[in-house]
Amino acid sequence: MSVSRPLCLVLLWLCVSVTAQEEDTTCAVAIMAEQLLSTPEAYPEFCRQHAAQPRAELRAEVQGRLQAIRAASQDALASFFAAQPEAEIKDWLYLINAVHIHLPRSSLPLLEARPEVDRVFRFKPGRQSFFRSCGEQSPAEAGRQNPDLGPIDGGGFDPEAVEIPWNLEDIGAARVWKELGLTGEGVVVGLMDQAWCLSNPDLREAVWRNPDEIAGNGLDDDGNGYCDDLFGYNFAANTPVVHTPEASHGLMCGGIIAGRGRSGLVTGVAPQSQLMSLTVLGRGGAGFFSAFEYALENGADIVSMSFMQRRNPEQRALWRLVCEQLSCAGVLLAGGAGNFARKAELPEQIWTPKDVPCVLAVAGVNREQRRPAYSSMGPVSWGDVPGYSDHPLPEGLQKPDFSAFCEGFPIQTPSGPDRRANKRGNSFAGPHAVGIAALMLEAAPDLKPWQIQAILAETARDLFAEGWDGESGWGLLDAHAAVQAALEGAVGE
Ligand SMILES: [Ca+2]
Ligand SMILES: [Ca+2]
Ligand SMILES: [Ca+2]
Repeated sequence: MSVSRPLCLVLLWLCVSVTAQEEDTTCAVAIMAEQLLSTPEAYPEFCRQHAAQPRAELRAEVQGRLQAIRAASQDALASFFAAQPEAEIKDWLYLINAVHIHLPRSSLPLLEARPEVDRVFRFKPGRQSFFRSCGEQSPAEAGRQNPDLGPIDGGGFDPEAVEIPWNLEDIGAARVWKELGLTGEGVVVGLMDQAWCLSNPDLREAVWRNPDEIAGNGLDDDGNGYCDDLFGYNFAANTPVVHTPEASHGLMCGGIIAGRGRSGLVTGVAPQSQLMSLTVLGRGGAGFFSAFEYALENGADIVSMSFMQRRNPEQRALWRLVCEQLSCAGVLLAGGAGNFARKAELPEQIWTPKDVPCVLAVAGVNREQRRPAYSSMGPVSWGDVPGYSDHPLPEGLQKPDFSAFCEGFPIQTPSGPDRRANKRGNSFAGPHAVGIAALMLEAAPDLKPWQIQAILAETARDLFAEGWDGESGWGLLDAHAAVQAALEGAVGE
C-alpha cells in the first residue's frame, strides 16, 4: 500500500535562468505593483470590513475592483508596448494583476524598469505555470474527447437508500444529510486536479455544466475566452477535454466530495454538490492562476486543491496574494496538508499553497484517530518571505488547520467505488473539508471563506495535545457541529 502518487506530487517550478545560447525571444510574467491587497495587513482588515456583506454581492464588487486595477495597469503599460512592437501579450490576469508576454530578450530590462511593474519572472516559452498553457497539444491529447453525458436526470439523494462507509459516518456527514436535510445542493466546487472520469456512474450527475456553452462546435459560445468549455477547462493542455477514462487522482478526490451513491455505496461528503473541472495537473502543472480566475467568473464557491508546490519564497508570496484576493471575492480554498513528515523537517513540511493563512490545510488521521507517520505537521513560517515577513518562528503560523480521514475507506474508480480501501494520503483529507464546507454553504450561503475557516476550527474535536497542535491542528472536523453552527449564525471571527 503506497501513498497515492499525486499525493506526494512535487511540481517543479519551471522558472529558469535563461542562458545566452537561447533564442532571442523569451517568455516573461510581469507582476504589477498595483494589487487589491498591497500589505500583509490588508487581508485581515478586508475580512473585518466585509464580515456582514452578502457573499454574492461581495464577489461582484471585488471582481469589479480587480478588473479596474488591471485596466489602470494596461493603460500605464500602453506606451511600453507601443515602443516594443515585437512584444506579444499572451494573456492578462486580474485576479492577480499580471501579464504574460513573449518579448525580445533585449526588451526585458525596459519592462523591469517600468514603475508599474513590481517583479518579472522569466521562463522558457511554453513552460510558465501561472497562466493557461499556450503550447501545442500533443497528438495524444488532441485525440481525446469529453463524453456525451446526456441530460441530467436529477433523481435526488436518499441517505436511507445507500450504504454509508465509516468515514462519512465518523466525520458527521451522514447526520447532516439525515437530521438537517443538507447535501451540498446548489454548491459548486472547482476540482483543481487531474482530468477525471466524468462518466463514472456515481459522479456523472455531479458534473458541473456551463449553461451557456455548446460542446464540440469549435466556438466560444458564451464569450468567456474558452472554446467548448462545457464542463470546465484543461488549463495544462489548453483544451476543453477534462475527461480521462482511466482511474485518476482527480476522480478519487472528486468522489470524496460529491460521490452520490447511485451504485448503492455513497462516497461523497456533499453528495449533491457539483464539480467544476479545473484541470491543472498534467505536463508538470500549468494554468493555476488562470484556473482560479475561471472559478471566480463561472460561479465556483470552493476550490479543492490536493496538490503542492515546492517551497520558494518569491513564489510563495505570489500564491498568498492570489489566494487572499480570491478569498476576498468569497471563494474558499482547501486541500490536504501534505505527506512530507518523514521527508522534511519543521517548518518545511506543509508546502504551497497549503502554507497560505487563508487556505484550509487539512492533516490526516486514520480510523483510530491516530496520525499516520507521513502526515505533514506544522507550524509554517513566513518570516523569510519577501513582502510578508510575518508569522516568524518560533511560534510561526498555525498550520495544519484541522484534520480529516486520509485512509481506509472506499475510493472511486471509473466504474464505481473500490471497497478495498487501499489508497491513502492527505489528498483525501482535504476533500472531506471541501465537502463539509459545501454543506455549510448550502446551510448559510453568505458565509465568507474566513468565517467557514473559523467555524471549522471552533467545532473540530480536539485531538492529541490540548488545543491547537502541530499534528492535528484544531482537531478532527465535525460536519454536524460545523453545519449546526452555520445554521445558528455563528459566523466566526
Ligand atoms: Ca466558453
Ligand atoms: Ca462551443
Ligand atoms: Ca489538540
